[in-house]
Amino acid sequence: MPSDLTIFYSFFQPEFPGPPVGRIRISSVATPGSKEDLSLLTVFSPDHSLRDAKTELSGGELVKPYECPARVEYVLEQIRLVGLGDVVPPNAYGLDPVLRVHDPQYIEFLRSCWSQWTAKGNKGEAIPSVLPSRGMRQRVPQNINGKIGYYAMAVETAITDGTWPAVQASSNVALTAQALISQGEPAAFALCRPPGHHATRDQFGGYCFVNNIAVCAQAFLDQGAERVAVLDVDFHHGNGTQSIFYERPDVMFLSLHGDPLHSFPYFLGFANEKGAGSGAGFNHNYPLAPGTAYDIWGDALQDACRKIEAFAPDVLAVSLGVDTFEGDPISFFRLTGDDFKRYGTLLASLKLPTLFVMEGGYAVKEIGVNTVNVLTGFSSK
Ligand code: SS9
Ligand code: ZN
Repeated sequence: MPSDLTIFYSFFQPEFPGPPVGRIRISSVATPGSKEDLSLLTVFSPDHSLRDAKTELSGGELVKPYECPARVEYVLEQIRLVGLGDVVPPNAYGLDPVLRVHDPQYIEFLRSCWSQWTAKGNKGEAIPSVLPSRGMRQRVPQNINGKIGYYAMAVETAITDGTWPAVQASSNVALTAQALISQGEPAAFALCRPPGHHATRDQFGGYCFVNNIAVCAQAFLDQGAERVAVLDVDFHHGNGTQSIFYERPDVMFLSLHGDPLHSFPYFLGFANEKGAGSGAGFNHNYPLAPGTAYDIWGDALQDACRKIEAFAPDVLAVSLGVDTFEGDPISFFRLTGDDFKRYGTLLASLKLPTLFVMEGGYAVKEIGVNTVNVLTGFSSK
């Protein structure tokens, strides 16, 4: 069944790792949403539960983190309930693909932070208290209490025992879904936890450590794709992803999010951030006002889709956060359960190989239905 997608797949080199253990399925190329392929593969690792922080700094209190293990368990439950498709475990890819977009010293910091923190006699979970703010020197301290500030973009996110192995599992989940697409799956869902889109080349925060979608976008390019579009529909601006690709024309980044005048991450995500250098014109932000519902949000998505079509990418990668939901406890959009299905269908109309990567969503009881609504809207047009 020759199609333009076949041409894309032929760009990929033959030497990258095989499909997940226990499941061999190199499908013929099917158009997303076509009748022949209603099933969408999910990649999932139970190792996400190793990330189980007890504290998040919120409103001056240490509260139970919004980004908690139950989130992805609810999504998994809903995937099984609706019969979305098979759920497969990740392969281990090591650190090489992660180091394509992250600073090696930062990754070494993530790996060793907890042991350095406890070795200093700190009693609580690892959170920074000093950051290299305006007017100060940008250099890496030797003391862990300084180092953690250097590598932080926000201070709500505690590093704990178990965080690093969960972060590794999360990026392996993303890379396994990425590999499935490069091998011919029309779409795949990486049920990642912890999320990634706030993580920059060398900073963690906003519940993120390794930028899973940036790692995947770079992997597509490294395997022969010429252009990748990253569409971020999480409520929050994907500052990490934007910053990683800001000066590059091979990755177009588009983000719909709460206006940073009113919402985290506050200091990036404005409409006049268009990209720089050879990346000028390849970054598109849609900051939206408090109370935004699907009438406005859907129009912004339509506009983003037109830009994606004009860019003509080989592949679409979606940072899928469902904290745009009307019931989300930390966000201010008003999307309903049905709206998630509607925009899933809209994304399928782009007819691109599509990688979905889980980001935020903190209305835990509804996160499964909302997330899976996007995926069923996408696969059963
Ligand atoms: C809650 C503030 C939350 C961080 C939000 C990170 C969302 C990641 N008191 N700030 S998708
Ligand atoms: Zn978010």
